[in-house]
Amino acid sequence: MKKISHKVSIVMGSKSDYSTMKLCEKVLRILKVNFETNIVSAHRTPERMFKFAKSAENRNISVIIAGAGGSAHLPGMIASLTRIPVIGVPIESKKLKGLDSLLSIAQMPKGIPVGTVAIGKDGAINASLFAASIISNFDNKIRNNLNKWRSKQSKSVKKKPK
Ligand code: RP5
Repeated sequence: MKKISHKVSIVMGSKSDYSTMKLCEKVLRILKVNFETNIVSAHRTPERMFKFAKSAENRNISVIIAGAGGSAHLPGMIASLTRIPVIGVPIESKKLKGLDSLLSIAQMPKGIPVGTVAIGKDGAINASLFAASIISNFDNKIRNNLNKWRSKQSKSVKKKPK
């Protein structure tokens, strides 16, 4: 069987999302998962978004992580244009603390799913772990790296609080 090299595509609606979304990159680097990072806005660069989503499959992207704040339609719009799994990261918005982003991303009507993680930095970290977890079904190297990461995390938790 031909070995497929898996790649995660990280996108975000604005440069201002990067302080959160860079944690996706950090985790993927630790797990040695290939990735690319781009700014793609559903409302400011709709044509870029369309091109990005339509070309993702031919570019061998396995999972898309899309971070958006405000009226966070980006992950849902991308998911509507590709069959590749999309994980949405609700960015913590200034006015509503990300609750608006969370609801926009999570409450997709039936037919087009978006996997949704927690608001903000925890969500960004979990989105990458989730992407690696999907890829680990098909890639032994990533499976080993993810298992090692989890076992290190378990070992780091002390039995007593002091
Ligand atoms: C969304 O609007 C972005 O995802 C960002 O979270 C939010 C605010 O964008 P900026 O005004 O900071 O560029 O498009």
